Amino acid sequence: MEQTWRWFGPGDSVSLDHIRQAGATGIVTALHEKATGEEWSQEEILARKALIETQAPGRTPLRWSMVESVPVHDDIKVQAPGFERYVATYCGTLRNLAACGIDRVCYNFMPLIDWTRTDLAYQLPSGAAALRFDADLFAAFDLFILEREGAQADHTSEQIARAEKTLAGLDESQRRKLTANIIAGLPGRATEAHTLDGFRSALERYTLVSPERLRQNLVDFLKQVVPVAAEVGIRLAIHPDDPPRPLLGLPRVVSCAEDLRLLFKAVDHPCNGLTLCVGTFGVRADNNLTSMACEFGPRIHFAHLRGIKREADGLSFYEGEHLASDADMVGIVQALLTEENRRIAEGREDYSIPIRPDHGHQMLDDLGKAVNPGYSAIGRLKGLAEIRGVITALSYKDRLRVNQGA
Ligand code: DNO
Repeated sequence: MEQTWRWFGPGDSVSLDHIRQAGATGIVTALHEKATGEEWSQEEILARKALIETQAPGRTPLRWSMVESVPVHDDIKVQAPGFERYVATYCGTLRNLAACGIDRVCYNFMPLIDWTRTDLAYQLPSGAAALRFDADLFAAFDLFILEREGAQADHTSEQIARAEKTLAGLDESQRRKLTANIIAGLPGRATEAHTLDGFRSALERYTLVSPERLRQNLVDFLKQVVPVAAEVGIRLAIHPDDPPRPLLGLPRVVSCAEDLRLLFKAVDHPCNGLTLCVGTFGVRADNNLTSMACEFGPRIHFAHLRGIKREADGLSFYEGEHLASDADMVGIVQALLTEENRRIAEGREDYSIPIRPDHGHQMLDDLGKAVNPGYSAIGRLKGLAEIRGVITALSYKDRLRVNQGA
């Protein structure tokens, strides 16, 4: 397993040396400064790659192992007139990445909003801070701040009453913060930042897009890009919807095992693969991550390892400890190691699955610092160290078995 780390580029307060000290060797990054739909040129890719891969003498080498993400333009998601030009630039970017020696790309197909949280500093009993999705706060935004048409029909009367009460407890600045968290976007998102009015008109573009339509548009997109990826040797790894359910009346179609089955059947090629994001899928109690890791093993080209804790209402959740959450992290890591062994038995040199500690708590010296929410250094360092311990222990057991000839 390749231990990787998300880096937001030269402006990231977590430096490449910090990443070396955390023990990661793979870098996960993107040309975040590029507008969605703009083709990434080879010069730009090579310049970023050189920044990552040129180290001072004696320093641990790093490599750009994964692009997260090449964003998919919303015109492709709704198939707006002329969307084909964005499919063409997408293919151009894939070709250019491959020409520069980068062969894995993460992306998602979430309409308008990428990963969504309502609270970026939820206090844990230890004093550390976690990211949280509070369903009442989210409903308060939907019903009373955004005032979305049709929002009432998407909520029960109890939810509406709770949302009303929640809203009443928020002052003006808390309302603004909640709005920004939801529509201005979180770090690394692959969708645009919006103002409230801009967001309302963007939502209108989706009124005629049913879940079936969105799924078909995704399949149409894959039918164009997977052959290019296969030709140039890029593995695509779709990231699931976070959280894995429709939000604000927007359909979401990459939320559970059945969604993945449909997707992989529709475009049946190993390059049409998956980012196994444990925290994202894990929000739904009906997603069994260990069996998903087994079932989709050959398609897993990247894994985000973090756990969440589901709350009593069945909709809210917060990000828990990497090893102490609702996910069976040890079972999942074991399934990924088994998949790697399967690839090794096939004689594949590229058997390794890049994993990253997806998010971490804000803790210790990072508290009070301006950090990218979810992406502070120390919490992720702790998460990676814990996961490394699991990998080491499980691999040790395997080695013993080999040594004993069993
Ligand atoms: C959040 C991330 C997402 C993810 C994109 C993938 O922490 O997992 O921003 O990178 O959704 O396209």
